[in-house]
Amino acid sequence: MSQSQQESSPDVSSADATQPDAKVFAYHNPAGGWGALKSVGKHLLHSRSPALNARSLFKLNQPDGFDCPGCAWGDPEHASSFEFCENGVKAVTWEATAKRVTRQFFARHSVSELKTWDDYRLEDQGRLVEPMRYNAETDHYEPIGWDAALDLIAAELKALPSPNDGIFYTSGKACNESAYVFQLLARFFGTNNLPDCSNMCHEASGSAMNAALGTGKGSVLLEDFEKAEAIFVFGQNPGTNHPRMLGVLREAAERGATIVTFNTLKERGLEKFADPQKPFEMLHNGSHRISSHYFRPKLGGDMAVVRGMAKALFARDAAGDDVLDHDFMAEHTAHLQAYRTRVEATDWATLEDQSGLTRDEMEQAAELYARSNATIACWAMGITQHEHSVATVREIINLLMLRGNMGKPGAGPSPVRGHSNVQGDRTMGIFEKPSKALLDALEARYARAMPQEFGVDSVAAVKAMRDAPGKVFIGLGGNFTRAISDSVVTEQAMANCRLTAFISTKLNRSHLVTGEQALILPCIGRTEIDANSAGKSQLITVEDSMSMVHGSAGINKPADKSLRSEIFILTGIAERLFANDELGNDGVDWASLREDYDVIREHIADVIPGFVDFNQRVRQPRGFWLPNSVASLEFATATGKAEFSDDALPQAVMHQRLAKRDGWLTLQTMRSHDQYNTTVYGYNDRYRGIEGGRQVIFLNRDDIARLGFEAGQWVDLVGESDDGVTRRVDGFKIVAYDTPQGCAAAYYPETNPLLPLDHKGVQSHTPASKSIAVRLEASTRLA
Ligand SMILES: Nc1nc2c(c(=O)[nH]1)N[C@H]1C(S)=C(S)[C@@H](COP(=O)(O)OP(=O)(O)OC[C@H]3O[C@@H](n4cnc5c(=O)[nH]c(N)nc54)[C@H](O)[C@@H]3O)O[C@H]1N2
Ligand SMILES: Nc1nc2c(c(=O)[nH]1)N[C@H]1C(S)=C(S)[C@@H](COP(=O)(O)OP(=O)(O)OC[C@H]3O[C@@H](n4cnc5c(=O)[nH]c(N)nc54)[C@H](O)[C@@H]3O)O[C@H]1N2
Ligand SMILES: [Mo]
Repeated sequence: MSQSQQESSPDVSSADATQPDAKVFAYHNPAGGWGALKSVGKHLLHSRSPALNARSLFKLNQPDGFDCPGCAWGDPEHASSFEFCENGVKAVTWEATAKRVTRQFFARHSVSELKTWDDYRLEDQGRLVEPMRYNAETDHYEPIGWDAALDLIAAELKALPSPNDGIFYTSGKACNESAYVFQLLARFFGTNNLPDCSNMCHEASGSAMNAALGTGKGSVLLEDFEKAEAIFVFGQNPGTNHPRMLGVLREAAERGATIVTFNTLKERGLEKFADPQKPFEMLHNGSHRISSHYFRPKLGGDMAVVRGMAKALFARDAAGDDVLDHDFMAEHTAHLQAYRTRVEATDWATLEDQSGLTRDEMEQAAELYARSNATIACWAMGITQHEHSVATVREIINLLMLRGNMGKPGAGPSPVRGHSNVQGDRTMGIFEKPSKALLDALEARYARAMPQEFGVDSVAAVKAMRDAPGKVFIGLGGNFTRAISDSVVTEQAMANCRLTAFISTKLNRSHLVTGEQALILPCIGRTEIDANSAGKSQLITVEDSMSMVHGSAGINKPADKSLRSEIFILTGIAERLFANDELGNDGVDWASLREDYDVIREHIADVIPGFVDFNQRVRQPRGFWLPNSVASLEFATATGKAEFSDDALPQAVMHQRLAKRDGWLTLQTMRSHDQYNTTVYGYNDRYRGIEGGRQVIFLNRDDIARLGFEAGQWVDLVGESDDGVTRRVDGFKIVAYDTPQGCAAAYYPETNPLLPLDHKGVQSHTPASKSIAVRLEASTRLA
């Protein structure tokens, strides 16, 4: 990066300097409980339409209602009278707010001014209502009609020298129908540039499972949690991020299943939970223990932990103990010996050093595993957002195979997804590296050549925009600029575009980092009625983390009559691009897709495996299950079997590398209880005892003293600058917390400026946002 570019850096961290000061308190209650109910009430009121929203909640995850936009956790077979959690309430009330971002708002506030606002304040302005176009001369967004906006996008796309100068980003909230149309649009246009939020999320799970098992998806169903004897939870904070999972874990714990947690932080939700859906428990202030065992590895230490468990099992097997399922492995797996040799050659000192756990603890975990005849392994971002995440997920799969924990009830891998339809979007073909089978199916269906060259993932998209100005970036939902790493570099890259266009429900920072031209295209949300031109409301569909595909129909009136559906916007662009193009449009009647989503589903049924009779099957009460080859012990791998990996442990993970550098710590960037990714609902993180602010850094007590600081003191976080880019964020309050030495934690996205673009996963290319090198400097910020 050149000097001049650095000097013109937008000051990303200054946006956060307006954030209020956090109070720190000790949280002694269980997760859930009255605190969760109180928060529900608060968020209903804040939406300014509490009665309407209370009504909406009873339609959440019901057969005749809409899918919760909160997370990808599955729905039970027999829906209870209400099937929502605090997380879902926040997601619904945030969307169904009475507040509006009008043209007068944009006239009052310049883009430069809005850039100084933090993420909370931006989204809290309410729903976007009409299409807006950036005017660089006045530095304000101004109204533009739908036709003019879509004409502009089509014209800019057509003017690109190559289709690969178009970038089509998807956030995992997009429904199956939007996702399918979006990938069709990009591929008809001629590119596989389809980066998505999965690139920053569970990409490692998909890569690892595809290689090991021939499918990128988990095989566990919700019913399996009722049958598991043990559930191992790696690097996940369900109390905040998948609250409905806590109810399931709690029931499992109650019936005697062993729940074993591996988490770098002590997370309240994994210790104790009071279920707000259980009146007796609520009235008696009861609660239930969740984890029977809680291990705290160092950041990035899980591969070593699991290998240590395998080492313990192999040793016991060698001594004649019946701890391995040799029949299962002989029949269904390949390459066991190579793995065994690798594990046996790894010494305990190396495993202890890398994992941060003792040999004793790893042997104890192995014993818990050996005692269970049906084990589920769950994992999330604490596993997938490291450099060696693919190898770590494979190690978890290895562990499951050692005891035949696949293809039977109550057992198997369960990567717990984030966004409510992130898994479905991939099923629909949102992927920069499409399979040959998908491209062939598209070519056969549309008699049109599909681009064969792989496209850019999220990190590569930033590099492409940084290195070659003049791209067109279209965002189907999300907040790409804020979600991806290296915020300063990313913002410069986005500003290089000839056009940025975001299809969005709420105002966010991505709208403010404008290309030469910029558009905001406001759309109907999941909670709202999506009606066609004849007034008939449309059904959309999603796929949850357990591969259940079901319908969803909003019940609220759209926030404004000017809003359009995502499909309206996407088909509008497609019509303008492909009607009468030299490829002849190949008979796609885009208007018919828009008028009736059943038609889109017919296209999907023709192209995507597993969707035969899609329209009929999705109208069954619970939808339908996409068969999973792992569940039936069929493995589409080279050997036709489930394959052990024998990856070497990384030479040194971040905390080991930093142990040699005085004053440096490994920082994980995670979610507070009051946020949904870059959407900040408020400044509290109840279970971690934080109130009224987000600029905090959680540190081990001994580290605080060793580094010469005190709890409550303000510090600036300084990242690596080997490549000449200054990486720092200022004004974070020190909070003493139960986490291993050398490990620190702070919230994303405020800390994304610290994460170098190139610090990413091997193979997955996922930003390694759970292991960032930082050091602390005393801050000038005053309390
Ligand atoms: N309320 C709410 N719900 C959400 C979201 C949200 O932002 N808010 N986001 C959604 C999305 S997109 C996703 S992907 C999921 C994310 O769900 P999570 O993966 O639970 O999200 P994070 O907050 O990143 O939490 C990571 C957890 O892993 C632990 N951890 C970090 N590094 C390590 C490690 O190296 N080893 C181990 N063993 N543990 C580690 C952290 O301490 C933390 O508990 O949630 C989804 N649901
Ligand atoms: N440092 C760090 N970075 C991370 C992570 C981390 O743990 N640490 N996590 C990563 C992960 S797991 C993920 S998934 C990504 C998330 O990245 P994204 O999915 O890109 O981000 P979100 O914050 O979920 O997007 C919020 C925006 O989506 C828009 N939106 C909401 N609902 C709708 C809708 O129904 N339709 C449309 N069109 N738009 C809508 C709103 O305008 C809102 O502002 O962030 C990643 N970034
Ligand atoms: Mo995610």
